[in-house]
Amino acid sequence: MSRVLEGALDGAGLRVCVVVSRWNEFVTRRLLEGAEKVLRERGVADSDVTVAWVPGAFELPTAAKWAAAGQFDAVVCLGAVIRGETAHFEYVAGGAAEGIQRVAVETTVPVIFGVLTVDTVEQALSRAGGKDGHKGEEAALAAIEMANLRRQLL
Ligand code: INI
Repeated sequence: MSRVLEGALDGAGLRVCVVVSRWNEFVTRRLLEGAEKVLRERGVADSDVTVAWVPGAFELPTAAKWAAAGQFDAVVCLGAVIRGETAHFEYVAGGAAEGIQRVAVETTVPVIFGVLTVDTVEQALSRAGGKDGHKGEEAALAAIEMANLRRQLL
């Protein structure tokens, strides 16, 4: 019989750092609110949640690396990169994605990619609690699942 592992969606006892980008704050605040709501609903104590603001999505990996070196069980990165308003969209979005993945793999701490990379403001809002779901809520759930799976696998 094989042993099948899955991280529980139970946040009790987990310490989570949410790193959130100030660029497009009207979107990222919604992502943050959704992430905080899910963390609370899933049992993460308010005192175990730390929120760190950074200037833009490009800075997310650096702050995530600092957080991953600290006392956190998971790091949630939240940002919004909107093509219509970003001449260097590919660099900012690609740098954030690649950097966040690298920090996760290098440190082994789950570092979750809760960054919207979209063409328009409308698309961003619809993925931040509108008709296309909530990337902030999804990211928080992924953080809890991965933190618990890590405890079983490491
Ligand atoms: N940062 C974002 O998070 N989203 C954007 O849409 C964006 N635009 O449009 O340029 C953006 N740029 C800033 C970037 O993330 C860095 O903060 C900046 O380049 C300083 O390193």
